Amino acid sequence: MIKDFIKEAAASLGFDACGIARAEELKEDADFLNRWLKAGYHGEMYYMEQNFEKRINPQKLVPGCKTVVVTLLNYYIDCPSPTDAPRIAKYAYSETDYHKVIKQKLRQLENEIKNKLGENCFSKEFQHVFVDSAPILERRWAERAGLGWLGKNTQLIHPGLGSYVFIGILLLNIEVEPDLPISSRCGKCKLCWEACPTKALSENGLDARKCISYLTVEYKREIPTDFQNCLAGFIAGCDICAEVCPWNKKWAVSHIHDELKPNSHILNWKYENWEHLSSADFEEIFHHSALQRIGFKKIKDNIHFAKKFDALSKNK
Ligand code: B12
Ligand code: SF4
Ligand code: SF4
Repeated sequence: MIKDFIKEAAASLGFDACGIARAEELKEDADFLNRWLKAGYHGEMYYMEQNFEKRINPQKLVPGCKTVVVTLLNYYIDCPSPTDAPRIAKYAYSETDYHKVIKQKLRQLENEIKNKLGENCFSKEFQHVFVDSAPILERRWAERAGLGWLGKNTQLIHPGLGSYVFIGILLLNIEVEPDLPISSRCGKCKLCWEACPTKALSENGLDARKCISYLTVEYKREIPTDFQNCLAGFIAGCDICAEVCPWNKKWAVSHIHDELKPNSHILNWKYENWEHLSSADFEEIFHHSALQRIGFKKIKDNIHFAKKFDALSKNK
């Protein structure tokens, strides 16, 4: 079966899971996304307003596509944060930016599928390999492909791996039998909503303007005074709504991917190391990493607020 071949090829390339969904319009998600954008929850991520039709319909993104192949790569790493150090979310721990790692693996998967099933499986005109940056609702596709459910923290939770998984997408021009979605196991739990330090989560989804991940990674101007204290201790992303999730406590185990080897500076540096970091050192040490995307100046600003408000919150 084509489906088994794709899944076996994905596993042999090191992906932790792979699922298949039928490429079709996401009508309910269109309503949700519309409300989310109208409420301004995307903050200054103006790219989220663009390509609305493509975002809710992969056939508009890649005309002729029939199937969404979704891959997961575990990025969890079990290690305590050093004391007197800022917090960095686990997505950014690796020496090499995950976008590069996953894109390379997806291209290998594409080649294997082409070798077996022919060149016509993929669009020749349109980009069809995606990680993170394209207008496609990756978590919804992962859910549709039977790879987990969308938790109340809005993250995809895989039964067996938890939520510390990166999602990769390949759009195919041939029909492949889809997998069946699984139901949510959140039940009455709301631990993530309660633990979120900025109360960014609710039944309306995530208000990114309040999310530490948005403030530390995406927000490019000076952080407004009212929000500076949200950064207490954080300089790149936030994992709190994942850390408190009982399913991560049950399932998340350290990955074994050499390509995602953690950066030793991230594991060991304290505030003072980060404060003394020069632009040249930043370039040299983090050139290939996800921190490079945040940029030296933004990281420096984040360190300033993180340390100041970390100290204030500890002295309360
Ligand atoms: C913009 C973005 C962000 C923004 C906004 C996050 C958000 N929740 O939308 C910010 C910068 C805050 C962010 C943070 C993070 N992100 Co991000 N992000 C994205 C990006 C580029 C788009 C997400 C998006 O479309 N948001 C729009 C909203 C409306 O969509 P949504 O919340 O997914 O909701 C949809 C469905 O759930 C559905 N829906 C229908 N009914 C309902 C009802 C309810 C109540 C809800 C909640 C949803 C819902 O409708 C929505 C539209 O389809 C994706 C990559 C991609 N192209 O998909 C990565 C992505 C979602 N991010 C990822 C990661 C790893 C993170 C962080 C964990 C990083 C970190 N540690 O700091 C945090 C997690 C924060 C959180 N709780 O979500 C991973 C998620 C992996 C996973 N297991 O889920 C992705 C898929 C990237 C990747 N390729 O791996 N991210
Ligand atoms: S990433 Fe942090 S700030 Fe954002 S929703 Fe989760 S707990 Fe809240
Ligand atoms: S903490 Fe609870 S509500 Fe939140 S995602 Fe996990 S199981 Fe669902």
